[in-house]
Amino acid sequence: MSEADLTSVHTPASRLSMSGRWLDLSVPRVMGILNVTPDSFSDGGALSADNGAHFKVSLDKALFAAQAMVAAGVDIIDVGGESTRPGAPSVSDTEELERVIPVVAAIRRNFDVRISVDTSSAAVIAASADAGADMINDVRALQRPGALEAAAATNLAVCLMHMQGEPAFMQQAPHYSDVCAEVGAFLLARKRVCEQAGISSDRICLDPGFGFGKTLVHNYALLARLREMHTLGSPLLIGLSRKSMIGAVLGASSADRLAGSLAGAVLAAVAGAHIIRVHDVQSTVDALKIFLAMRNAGQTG
Ligand code: 8Y4
Repeated sequence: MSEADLTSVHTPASRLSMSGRWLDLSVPRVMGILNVTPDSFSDGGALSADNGAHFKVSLDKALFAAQAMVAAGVDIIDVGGESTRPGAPSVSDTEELERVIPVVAAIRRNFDVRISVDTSSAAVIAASADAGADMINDVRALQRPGALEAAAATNLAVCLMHMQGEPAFMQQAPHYSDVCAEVGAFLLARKRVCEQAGISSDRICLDPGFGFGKTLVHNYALLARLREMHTLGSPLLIGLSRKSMIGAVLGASSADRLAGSLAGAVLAAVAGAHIIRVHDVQSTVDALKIFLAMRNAGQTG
């Protein structure tokens, strides 16, 4: 069989330790996005903080969304309380805790699903572990004060993502001389720092951070060379869903990016991505079934 065979990709890392349990990564896993920012549950935070109804409505909506993802076959639910969009207001620890922790605890009580928390905050990392989360997804790769130590004190998995700059300014003038080399070097350096801090490598996954301080060309160069990132020796998590790298090619607004996002998910799977972070769980699960049917046939034929 030639090396160009789409199914012969070399993927050394094939499992991830999440709060003491292995997640088998011999098949690509789907991470569903659950935003718990006020704008994401369309009451817009209009009700005051002392009004219990606001909290309850949001919690019910979050659980409803989680239920739909579980029914669609999601493997991990990624709960996020801080928007990383350019121009989004920064969130205090207190506010992020109030948004995220009740949702994590409620998902833990109601569903048998892995829970990831999208956070950079040491306080949120510690509280998430106590509330039953399985993974910390940090777009700042545990570089905020105390975050590394907080994660090391748990047995949760961590996703270390690459970002150039900070969310407010990262898209102003992204620059690299070799985007793949520089992203890879950053991820390997952060992985080593985590290992030194006591986070064993079987808890670590890595993410090139599509759209985070990258031009359209940088993003597609990273996708084209994704298989090279297996040399970093960790599972790869990829987030392309509805991003501007899809919208820019299609000339489509966020609501019309599903087909492009599915194409991206399948291309990432072909390149050996282990975890794919998406908005549209059911469609992605279906698309990945086609990839798996092909891969399984290639192994027997
Ligand atoms: C519509 C709405 C379109 C939001 C795009 C977006 C990643 C991530 C994000 C990622 C990991 C996003 C938290 C950006 N992207 N975490 N988080 N990897 N690990 N934008 O690529 O989804 S937020």
